[in-house]
Amino acid sequence: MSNIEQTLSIIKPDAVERNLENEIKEMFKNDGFSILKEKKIQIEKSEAENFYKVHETKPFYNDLCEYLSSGPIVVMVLEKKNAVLGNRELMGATDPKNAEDGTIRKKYGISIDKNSVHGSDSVENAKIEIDFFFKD
Ligand code: IDP
Ligand code: MG
Repeated sequence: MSNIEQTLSIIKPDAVERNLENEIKEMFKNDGFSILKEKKIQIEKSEAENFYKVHETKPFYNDLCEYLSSGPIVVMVLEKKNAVLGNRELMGATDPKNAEDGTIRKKYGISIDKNSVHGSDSVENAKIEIDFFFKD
């Protein structure tokens, strides 16, 4: 029985800027994830708008897209059993104030907008998001 999944992870600008890339990757590896693909890039605001399209009606949409495109990010394809949920658990709550001990956002997140990492929220969206960044 195999429910090996892949999920998309992004180390966001606030964390790259603070040189937390290696620490965060270690947290993924220590939790059993394999990093299948990774690249450090900076995206255009228009690309961030496409990526976060589901949030386009939210009041924070413009700031969110400005922010994701404001500096280098590291995008990764992570794999393990139940990777999507496992990554959500390892990241912790969206607002670092509410994140559990031992999670990435508890450890490194600054605020709800500068919360250090992104992770896909479903297997279906993981496929879409992986294609978004890694389709050749
Ligand atoms: P998630 O990243 O935990 O999946 P989402 O609800 O999908 O959270 O929101 C996407 C991103 O938008 C969050 O990671 C956060 O950076 C930002 N965000 C979410 N809610 C708010 C808010 O109320 N104010 C400002 N930024 C927000
Ligand atoms: Mg989300």
